[in-house]
Amino acid sequence: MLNLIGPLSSSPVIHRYPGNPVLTAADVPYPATLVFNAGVCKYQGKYVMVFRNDYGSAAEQRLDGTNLGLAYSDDGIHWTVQSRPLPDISGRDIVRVYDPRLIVLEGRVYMCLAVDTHHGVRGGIAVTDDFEHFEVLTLSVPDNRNIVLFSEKIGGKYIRLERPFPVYGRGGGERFDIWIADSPDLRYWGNFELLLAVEDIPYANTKLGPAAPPIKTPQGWLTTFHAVDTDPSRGKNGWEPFWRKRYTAGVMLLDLENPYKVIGLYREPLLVPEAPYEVSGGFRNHAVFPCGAVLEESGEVKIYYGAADIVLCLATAHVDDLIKLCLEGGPHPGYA
Ligand code: BMA
Repeated sequence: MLNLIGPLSSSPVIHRYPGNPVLTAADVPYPATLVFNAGVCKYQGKYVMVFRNDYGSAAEQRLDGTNLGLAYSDDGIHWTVQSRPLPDISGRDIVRVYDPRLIVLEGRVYMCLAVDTHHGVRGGIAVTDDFEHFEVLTLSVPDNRNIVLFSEKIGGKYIRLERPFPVYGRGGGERFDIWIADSPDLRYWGNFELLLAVEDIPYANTKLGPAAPPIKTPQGWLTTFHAVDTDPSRGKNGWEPFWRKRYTAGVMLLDLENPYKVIGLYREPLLVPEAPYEVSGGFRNHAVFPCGAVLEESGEVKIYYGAADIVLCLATAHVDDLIKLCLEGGPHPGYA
């Protein structure tokens, strides 16, 4: 039985950038239609963004393919898109890559990707130094996506979050949780553990997934995630005949030395689709989908999110306020 969630609202600590969206198809100098979920990091003195571009015809509501676009910025707000999309990330069985997340780790840029293959959706990690040449280091087995990497080793291991989507074990429907794993070398992954489950989140009834890569703070790893609730009464909400889901974003704090421990969990959503560009006119309305976050020296956290699967937006919050929300929510007892 689906537990219907009802109306939700965003936390007062988060502020949408008044000039949203920060990137749309109109900013892209090659065919572009849906310009949304984007990874963002600071690298070599600039903000760098890799965004998802589904191209086709908005007028005909038709999509022909997906590529990844590259953009640079001096302030994290105004972006210049490069003249060409990234080169294809190809490999055995790979059909399409999307929903990039970026981090800088040991001086190199790592890009986590959702990878559609002929044999299921896989989570991939690629590395680059120049956004021209990419090496794919690892691909999970199907079905998995929304991998995010931590920006440093913890206890001698690399750490990632991920979101497998098992259909047998979780009642046959969509009921998917966030998992954590570690690796000695970014290629071989193990010590898989459940980190946060749908039933832990009062505003979700369908699935969760990691959002932006965790941000290191003195109090812990500040970690955003997306949370999905389904309501069968929702009808046509975009290009498709119906779209019954709502994508919100939440936040939690993971232990600095042992990120397998959730030490703080805000029990309400951080960001809920409310603005006109989040609830209407999109490919899928009522969706906010963060894939990037940058912590500024001022303490401002810039959160980049796809809105309605059609444009890229920015929201900000002070890091101390986000940590406070998590700590006030209390720790999660864990699954061990
Ligand atoms: C998820 C992914 C995202 C998308 C979101 C909302 O399952 O496909 O790429 O933004 O749904 O439609």
